[in-house]
Amino acid sequence: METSSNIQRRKIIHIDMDAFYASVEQRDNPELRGKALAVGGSPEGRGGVVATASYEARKFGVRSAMPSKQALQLCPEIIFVRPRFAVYKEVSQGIREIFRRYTDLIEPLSLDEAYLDVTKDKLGIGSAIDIAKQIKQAIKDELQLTASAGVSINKFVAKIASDMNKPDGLTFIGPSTIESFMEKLPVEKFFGVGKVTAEKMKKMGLFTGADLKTLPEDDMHRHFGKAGRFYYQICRGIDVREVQPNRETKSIGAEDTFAYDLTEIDEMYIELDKISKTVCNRLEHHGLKGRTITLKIKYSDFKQITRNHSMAQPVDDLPTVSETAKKLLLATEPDGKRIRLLGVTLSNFGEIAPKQRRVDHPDQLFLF
Ligand code: DCP
Ligand code: MG
Repeated sequence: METSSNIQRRKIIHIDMDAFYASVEQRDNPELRGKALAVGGSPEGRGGVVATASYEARKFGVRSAMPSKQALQLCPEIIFVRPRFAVYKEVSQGIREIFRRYTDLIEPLSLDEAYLDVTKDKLGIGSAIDIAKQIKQAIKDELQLTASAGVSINKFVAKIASDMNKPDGLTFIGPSTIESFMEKLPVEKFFGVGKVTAEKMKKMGLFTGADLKTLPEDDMHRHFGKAGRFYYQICRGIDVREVQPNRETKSIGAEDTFAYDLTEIDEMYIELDKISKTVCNRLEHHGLKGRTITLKIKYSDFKQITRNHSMAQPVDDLPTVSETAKKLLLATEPDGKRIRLLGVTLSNFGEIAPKQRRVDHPDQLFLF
């Protein structure tokens, strides 16, 4: 068992690249610098969603996962660029090499994001803030990109910190300020609190960390199940999760709990399309394709079932994922049943095949 003094001594850095895909595109295509840019998606009529937007496009309100049609309405001069996952993967390996100079305790969360435990850094620097500065500088010098860093004594606070001064930020939240910081944090920012839980909390009059702290641990457990015990700790700034260097992503999924039970097959299909879209975005984000597609259904009586199907080849495309999920749903004879949750997960991963071409000249840019 870890003692609390051990936990206090941890030095955790969370690094997250700024506007990752878009910054890589601007780095490699000088003509795109300073321009409003969306990676992924396509102009009106061709569908698709934005993977990420450059900071110039964000000023117009363009965001990740926004339909491209909406992005175009908000920002008519936006340029859509086809993603080059092989390049993003290469950059990702580059930043991990930089991290490894300081520590082997690296837990990547996606291509552009990782936790580092630098409690005992390889170079004996000692100061986590100095290490974060050096890492940011190395990323600038060697990869011509910027990253934001959060430094704290645990994973949750470090992750919140890295997001506070984007882009090119470095934020330190030390032990003496954690509690007051957590008290001001809105509930939806707490780790593990999704849309539905946040709504439930707000209905209970819980809006911030300070509100969460008023609930005894048993009440938290009663209202929010096992996660409640975690919320109890995290709103006090306590997060004992270790940085897990060898954690491999074994599955990627998404699910949604509905405000009303679904009874119509058409509604179920619409929700499966949305959930599949999120899953496909996440697969791209991680550079992964999966062979097994699993559908999870929770009925209004909380009974839960899963059904899966394995493909001959790994897939990551929306039509295949959503069609397979719909077939799995149909096989459960959903007509007349009341469904409160649907989820889609891909597992059984293979490497993604590099499918995109390099854009060497702006004329070659895919304006699709
Ligand atoms: N991504 C995606 N679909 C999403 C979210 C993200 O394809 N719904 C991809 C594109 C991003 C990359 O993952 O560039 C990293 O995601 P982040 O959430 O870290 O977003 P960015 O790095 O683009 O921007 P920020 O500066 O806010 O971190
Ligand atoms: Mg990022």
